[in-house]
Amino acid sequence: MISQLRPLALLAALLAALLAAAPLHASEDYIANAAEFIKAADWKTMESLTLDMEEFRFIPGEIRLKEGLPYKLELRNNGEKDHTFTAPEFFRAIATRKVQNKDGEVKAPYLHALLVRNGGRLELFFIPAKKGSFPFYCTFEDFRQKGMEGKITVE
Ligand SMILES: [Cu+2]
Repeated sequence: MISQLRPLALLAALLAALLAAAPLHASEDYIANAAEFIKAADWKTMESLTLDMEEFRFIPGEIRLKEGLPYKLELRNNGEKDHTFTAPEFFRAIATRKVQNKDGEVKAPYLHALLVRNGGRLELFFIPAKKGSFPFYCTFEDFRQKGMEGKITVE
């Protein structure tokens, strides 16, 4: 799979992630002590999950997480089109450590959405800091209506 990845597309995906860092939202909306969560966590115990994107669904459609534990969520766009992982409520309920792929890392505590080019990969490192149910969806065209949505539940 790695050999299929196009460096420019991946760089574009990283830049999109950087641009998606949300200056429009006041930082108070987000977890106030995110840095403390990140520092206190034992990242050696991190659980790795994958979320595949294709036309027109996320697989799996539902993700269950435990509050306070460190996770890596790998977004893999296996489709023909670009897709977004848009989850404003979720991003406000987690402590974000970083977003990375093989080309680099984005260290930004406040995110809103991640765009993954077709064939691209992005890894989100984070800790759920609030219990609840949070929707995620693709904001391109009418992809959400076609089925590109799902739910993350934090218990
Ligand atoms: Cu999509």
